[in-house]
Amino acid sequence: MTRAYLGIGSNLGERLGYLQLAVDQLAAADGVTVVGVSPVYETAPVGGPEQPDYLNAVVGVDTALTAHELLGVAQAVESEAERVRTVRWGPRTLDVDVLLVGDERIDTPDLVVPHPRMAERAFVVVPLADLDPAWRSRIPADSDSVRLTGLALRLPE
Ligand code: GSY
Repeated sequence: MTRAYLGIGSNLGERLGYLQLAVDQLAAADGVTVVGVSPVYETAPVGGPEQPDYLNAVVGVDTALTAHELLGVAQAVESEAERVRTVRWGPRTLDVDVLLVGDERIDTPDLVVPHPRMAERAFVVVPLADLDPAWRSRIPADSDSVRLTGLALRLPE
């Protein structure tokens, strides 16, 4: 079993519903056990054209899957949300990023782990630090762009 972390984000439609769908679909995937879900944060969009604020969270899982198999699960969950990405870096119903897979370092055309931009993104590191305190000292300076909402995601039973 390997502990892995996935970032989830939505800035279109029923944003909280899409995040909950991500948690539920990850929990339903073979070889994946959801072990933790961070609080939900509202976050200013990073990069791309002008777009709405995101809701972001991080999900911790224990998995028997390889990193590429976990990527396949993440992509299937995105498809489930009928994600339509018409504008590169633009708004999306659901984004599921593989952030960390144990201590693995992977650099392939379709998957880079650790996620190459995660350490500079407060919308990733702040919720990740809620699940793994080792990240608390690495929260980027612009963390005021990341606001606790009081919204919560249900951990499936
Ligand atoms: O990388 C995930 C998609 N994304 C996000 C996001 O999830 N949250 C914020 N705040 N900005 C983002 N820009 C992109 S692209």
